[in-house]
Amino acid sequence: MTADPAVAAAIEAERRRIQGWTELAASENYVSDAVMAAQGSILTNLTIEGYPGRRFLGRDGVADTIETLAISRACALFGAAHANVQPHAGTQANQAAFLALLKPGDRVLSMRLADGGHFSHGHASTLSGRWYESHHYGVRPDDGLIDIDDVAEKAERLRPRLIIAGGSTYPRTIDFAGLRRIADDVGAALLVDIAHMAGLVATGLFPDPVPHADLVTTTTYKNLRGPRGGLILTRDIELGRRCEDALSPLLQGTPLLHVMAAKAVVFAEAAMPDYAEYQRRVLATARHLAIRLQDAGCHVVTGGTDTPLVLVDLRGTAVDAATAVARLAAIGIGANRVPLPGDPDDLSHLSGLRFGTSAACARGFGITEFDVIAEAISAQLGATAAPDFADRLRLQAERFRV
Ligand code: DSN
Repeated sequence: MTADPAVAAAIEAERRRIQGWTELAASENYVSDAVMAAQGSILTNLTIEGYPGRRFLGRDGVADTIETLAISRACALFGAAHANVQPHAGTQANQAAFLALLKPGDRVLSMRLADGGHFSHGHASTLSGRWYESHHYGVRPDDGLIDIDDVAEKAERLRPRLIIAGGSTYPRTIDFAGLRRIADDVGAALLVDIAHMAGLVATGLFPDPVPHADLVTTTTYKNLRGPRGGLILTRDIELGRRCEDALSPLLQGTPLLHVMAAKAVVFAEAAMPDYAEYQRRVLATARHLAIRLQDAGCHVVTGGTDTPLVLVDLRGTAVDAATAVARLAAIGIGANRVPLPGDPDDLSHLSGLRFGTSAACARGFGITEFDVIAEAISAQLGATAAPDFADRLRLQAERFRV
């Protein structure tokens, strides 16, 4: 790109950086060339508003073709009756769900952020926590698993209009049928956010929330391996319509047609056998990483994982989360610091490290590569000076071009 050398240089620097980088930040992934091409296509020039067949702005035609394709592929992939492919991000998908299901001031019961939830599920720092009356359930202190009795007790006592499951740092399967029963008992709706396991859900490797939830939301760029954006799914066509009105024009203006095209591409990719193999590897490597880190003396939260996420509790060790992230970055590993159960909800102290295997597996990493990664992580987190893994990790990553 000679037209803008400054931007071209920054993109090229990033392209070179990732070649030798081992990305374990769970929100990251590497999309296919087809997703990249759709997102970088001439569709970026089209301005539209509204939904297929009822546009306020822009012509019917290619926009309807693209959006309808994305919707039908999403419905087929997840077994939903209605899909909204317009949310710019997961937070907008969740905001639309709130607006479709609730009035301002209504009660919401969601998983506490530090226990695995998400900001957009009622955290005080977001609109979801300011416009609605937010309450939280948590995980059991002894095993770190969702305390379904706590959910039932709080639901009975608080009578929320909405119960939310899913989030950013809960690594285990979720009893969607049990949560549905609790929601039905108190007359609440159930929203499930599958941002960190959407690809596993699509391939049958994680329990399917669609039959149980009123609404399912997700980002499309994490474990799903698609473009940046969000998605809303439901079995209830009338509720899906309410989400459409809640999202646009209430929350968003013109949707991003080039991104919807890229979503259509990933929904088709996710139905292919090699994608299922990819997701099996994501899950197998996450479980392997958890075992290897635990064998090396790390405290793995819940003792393992059923998702791409592996959480390490640093309490009682010689390193804090910020130091740990910096030490790992120094040898070319990307990771997130996150709150863990018991940490304050204002994020003033974070005790955890979160790893995810979706991005590395998209490059082709498997168990062998994660053996090296686990050794490097446990050494870097140790109190004593570790051998220098930087070159080994860089050479390993460079074998798998992005
Ligand atoms: N919600 C953040 C995460 O889980 O990493 C970013 O999408």
